[in-house]
Amino acid sequence: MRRALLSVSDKSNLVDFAKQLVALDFELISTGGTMKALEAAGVPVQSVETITHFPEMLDGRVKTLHPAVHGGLLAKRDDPEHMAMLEKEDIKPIDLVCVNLYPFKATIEKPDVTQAQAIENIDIGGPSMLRSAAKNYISVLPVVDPKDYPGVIKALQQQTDTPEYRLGLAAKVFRHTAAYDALIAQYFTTEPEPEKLTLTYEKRQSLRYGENSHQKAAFYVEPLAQKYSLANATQVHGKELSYNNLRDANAALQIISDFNDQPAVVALKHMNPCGIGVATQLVDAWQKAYESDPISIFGGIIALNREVDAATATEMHKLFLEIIIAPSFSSEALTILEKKKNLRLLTLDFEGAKSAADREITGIMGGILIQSGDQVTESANDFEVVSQKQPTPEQLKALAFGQTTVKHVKSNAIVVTTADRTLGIGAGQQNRIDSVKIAVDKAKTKPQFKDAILASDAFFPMDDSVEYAAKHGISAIVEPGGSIKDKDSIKKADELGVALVFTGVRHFKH
Ligand code: 93A
Repeated sequence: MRRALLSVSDKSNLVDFAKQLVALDFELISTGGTMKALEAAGVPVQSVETITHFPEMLDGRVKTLHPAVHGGLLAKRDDPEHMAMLEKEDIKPIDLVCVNLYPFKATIEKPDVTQAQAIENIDIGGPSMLRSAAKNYISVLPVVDPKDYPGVIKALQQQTDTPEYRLGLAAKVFRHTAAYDALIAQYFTTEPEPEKLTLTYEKRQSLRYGENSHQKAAFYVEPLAQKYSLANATQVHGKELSYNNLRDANAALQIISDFNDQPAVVALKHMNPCGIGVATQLVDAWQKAYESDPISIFGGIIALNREVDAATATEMHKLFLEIIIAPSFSSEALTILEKKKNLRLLTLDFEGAKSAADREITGIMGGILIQSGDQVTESANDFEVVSQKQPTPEQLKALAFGQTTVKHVKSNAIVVTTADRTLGIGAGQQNRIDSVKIAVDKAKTKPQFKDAILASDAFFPMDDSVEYAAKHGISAIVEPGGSIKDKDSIKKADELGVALVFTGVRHFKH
């Protein structure tokens, strides 16, 4: 008679699975709680103590950690010495292990969880049995996921539990126990750069393709992803998100979190903002973001930090957009926007919004790079005026807005803004002066340009940027400073009568 050992924390579908094993002539062995559940359902089962001849002890910390269990799992069936040894010790082989583990993740997710509670939820015996069974998959079926119960029963009924099938289950077990241990390791790890990184991710969905249609892609999320992240966003309407959508939406979310003290709208294309507006009314913020670059916004990603109302929805509905992401949509707004079948609408809790993750990970060939995210922003208090010309209070506000904006633009990044809107964004040029030209030339045509300032993500290597900006009507400039040629830029600012302000903080985004 074949024997199955069942020991599960998650008891869903357990009884049904056990009954089917009994129907397949399995003898069942079980631990305390699992056995109770089976007995209550009238399933014949014997306790693990009947094979270990040892009581569960230490509040259940030691239940199955016994040679009678692990001998029965690990013995090679085709090795006469192994089998003779079992015989001698009166240990019977175990042919199937069904285990799922103490809920460590759910425990540490609880607010105010103590370390003692977390520790009690570190499963030791369960992973040991799973790993023994998986190591000996040739002879033992290792079952870790309740979703696999029907498949396992079917394979047993039809005798299609081939070595390949078993190997698949074994691989799943090792992934499962590795991820389980990775989370425990993360929970205990305090150093920022441990000598071994134990990253673990859960598959959210396969994506239709990657950056291009010939590339494969999938979306994986952190088991404990921060609340304000796409891992916790809800799609309420529209076509499935693509790989590029996810990256763009992520970028838009990071930007808008820096403008949360008033209604704000961010329009984004290809990882760069094309318009940012703030106002008392959301619809006005939208109008400003839109007017920043009415061409680029076509097919854009829009983030809004307040509930989308009917007025804003009506305006957005006039355009072709890829994604709109906001804390919520009024029912009227939804009715308007849902008319576009493909438009993706996402909601997300903005509480605790951050402009960057605590830890950012980038892949390179053969490795990854890790850094803390750029969560620093500057305000007028952080400015050092280096020119003779002093910025006006209104210019100071605009310089702060520009500085917060430029941080989110790909380097070399230059933005031209007022205090409440972008007018021109120059992104990703390989030299700074080209970004200056793009930003200024885009801004120049707009009526608000008379009050415009210019912000740069990094210092000016020479005075040409100040010169171009000043000659085209920019009246105040903010940049980190720190170039050996700073004095040339300052001199140029004084010559042309513009206010120049240093922040001391560079915001590269490559
Ligand atoms: O505390 S343990 O690490 N010690 C063990 O020997 C042991 N054996 C099974 N936890 C152990 N288990 C776990 O108990 C299983 O992984 C399963 O999650 C749970 C089932 O307990 P019960 O049947 O009493 O509900």
